[in-house]
Amino acid sequence: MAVVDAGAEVPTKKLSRNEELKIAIPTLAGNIAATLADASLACFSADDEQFLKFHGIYQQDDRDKRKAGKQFIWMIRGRIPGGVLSSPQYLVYDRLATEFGNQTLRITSRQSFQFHGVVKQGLGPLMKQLNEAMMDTVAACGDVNRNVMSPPAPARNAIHRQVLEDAKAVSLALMPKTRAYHSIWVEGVQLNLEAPENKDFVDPLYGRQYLPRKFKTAFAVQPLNDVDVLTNCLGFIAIEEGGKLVGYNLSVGGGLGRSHGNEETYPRIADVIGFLTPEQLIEVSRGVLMIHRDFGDRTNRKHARLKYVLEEKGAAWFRTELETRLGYKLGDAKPYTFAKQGDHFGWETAADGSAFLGLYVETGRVKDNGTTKLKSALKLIAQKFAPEFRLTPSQNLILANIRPEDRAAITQVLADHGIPVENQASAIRRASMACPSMPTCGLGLAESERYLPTLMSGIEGLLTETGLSNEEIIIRMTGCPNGCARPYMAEIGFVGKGPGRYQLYLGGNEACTRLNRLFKDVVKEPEILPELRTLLTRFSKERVGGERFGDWAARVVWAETPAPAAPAPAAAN
Ligand code: SRM
Ligand code: SF4
Repeated sequence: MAVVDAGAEVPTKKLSRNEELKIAIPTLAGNIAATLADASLACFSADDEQFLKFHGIYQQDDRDKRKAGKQFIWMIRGRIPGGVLSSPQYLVYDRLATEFGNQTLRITSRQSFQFHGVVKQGLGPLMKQLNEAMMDTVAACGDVNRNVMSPPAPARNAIHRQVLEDAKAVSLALMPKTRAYHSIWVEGVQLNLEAPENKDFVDPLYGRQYLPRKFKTAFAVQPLNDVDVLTNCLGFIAIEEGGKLVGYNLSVGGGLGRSHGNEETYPRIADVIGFLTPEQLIEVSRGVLMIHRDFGDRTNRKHARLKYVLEEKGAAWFRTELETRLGYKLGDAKPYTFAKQGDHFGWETAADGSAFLGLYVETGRVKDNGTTKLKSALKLIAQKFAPEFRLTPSQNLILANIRPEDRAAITQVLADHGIPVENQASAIRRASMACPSMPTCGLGLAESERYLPTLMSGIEGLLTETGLSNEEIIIRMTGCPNGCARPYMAEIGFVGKGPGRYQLYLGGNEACTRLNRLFKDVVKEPEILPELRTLLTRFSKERVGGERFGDWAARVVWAETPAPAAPAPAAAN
């Protein structure tokens, strides 16, 4: 049965600039191909910058070099549903990063790879070659459904396999249909914007204006919440009965982005509103997306995410609206539990007897660095042993489908490149994440990826000092409040406020199902370790039994700190 395409709410205020752009050029082609071909142009126009995002590309500049004038570089993000790549596909990523990027690959917090530092002449060849290898970057960014997440660990059973297939199917079903992507990057031609089929183009799902804002989808398999499912606009929590996947609980309206000084923006945990069968998956995905399309705020991009529709209209309204569009009722949500988040590290055996290896990748950056040569090691392993590459939502990597007899040789290749498979890093470091921030992210206010590793060394020292060695505490850092490394779910979250200054958040839980709370609005870099020393010392004395840091903070520190203001009922423009 088709989802009924009910009409949209008509905005009464002026549309945002991005909305006008999408209406003007609904194929999203902009003037990209012409600018690409014109060597005299150093960068794309501000309007094309917005269109490029729908093609998975961000125009950036190297912020370390700004004093000498803006040097434009581009970031390209893959569409890799569930983060799964074959070895030949990985080798294409490796080669393209070496030939056209900054020699690194960045595993993202949504199971994708990003190329950084691509120069303008490299953009065309990189995109063409990636597509020729049957991979793409369609909708990796922009006001559309983004990379769909799925549990990264290899199949524990048939359920994991089916969930990955379902994630891929949803990713495909929610892809925009414009020809512009293929025309620009594969055929190398500018679309004729005046041709009726382009001028009047209307995407069958997204319409002419696409979504008001980005849209994110994830699948989770209990008891592991390794995808942070409740931070997504659309979430599917697998429900298993008698060893079979009977369906999914549906979660809607999660999201983390906020802005400093704008209390009307806030992180939000999704509502679990019902249950659906696997057969209903695509219809329900399309239905939820259409509600965002039709009810999201197109006048204010700071207020345009689906989470604000949920917050303001309520979960009951949302369910009714969805059921009306579907033409049937959802089941009631089934009981579910998440015990933890996080990844597997070291060697393990999958259900089918094959071996898999979880590798910690510091801040997700695959590179050769001094004596630690992860990029070279992975290339060799891909060439010789052809494992499956699985990118995790915590920016780590799993090499899977390995013949048990290859384990020792792979361990040796890694050792030869300075990478241990046992004791890869302390428990606290393995549970940490940082967003890229400087020097590539134009929105970064403080360092993140380049600072967290040093800070973690200091924190490891504090753990030893306070008798907490081997303690796992989930620490996440971002260079600004947008929340790309999901800091608002961490037991300790750092959010950049300005150069060398961070907000400090405390109280997330092990399963990443609870938002943390602001503890200090500004902590300067030199104050971070003293501040944490006080907290960790108290924690080591006051914890009850095996209580985790985040639970102690929520129990004790929250009680001592004034409760945060409730989210505003409606955001102003
Ligand atoms: Fe993000 C914007 C990096 C996951 C919320 N994000 C950006 C940009 C593109 C900056 C920009 O707009 O110019 C960053 C590029 C930096 C660079 O140099 O690479 C960026 N986001 C990332 C990645 C690479 C961070 C990472 O550490 O891995 C992640 C890419 C995921 C992917 O493969 O698709 C990434 N971003 C997230 C997440 C986490 C998630 O989705 O699970 C969030 C919070 C969840 C959410 O969406 O609510 C997130 N990114 C944002 C926002 C805030 C959106 C909002 O609702 O306010 C922005 C800013 C924006 O959209 O205007 C943003
Ligand atoms: Fe950039 Fe902010 Fe995202 Fe970090 S959190 S990558 S600084 S947008």
